[in-house]
Amino acid sequence: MRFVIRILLALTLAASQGAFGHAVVTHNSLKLKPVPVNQASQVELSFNSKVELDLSEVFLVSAGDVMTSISASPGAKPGQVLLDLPALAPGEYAIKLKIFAADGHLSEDLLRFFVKEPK
Ligand SMILES: [Cu+2]
Repeated sequence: MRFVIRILLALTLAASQGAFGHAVVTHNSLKLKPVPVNQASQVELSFNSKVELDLSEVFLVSAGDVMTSISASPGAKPGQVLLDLPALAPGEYAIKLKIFAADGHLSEDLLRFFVKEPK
């Protein structure tokens, strides 16, 4: 019985992944490398598939839900994307991604991060 439930769960997960597209962030440098204060920087993302940057949109979300378009360029490895962040004051921010995978599926994601004064 438990085996059947597990199969159903696996099928449900597979179906929902199909519905939500295939470009998923598998790595982002925000977790390892904090964004510096008042200094332009770059964020590195890796996706599990090739992405169509010409069709994709990336925004910086600042306090008050202010969205600013930021530039994204392909990295050295397949599925790698580099984002250019402007100099940022300390605070809470997010990166909003609307990414088209090579197969045409659109994925949206929101990556939250903080810019903190070094201690
Ligand atoms: Cu897909």
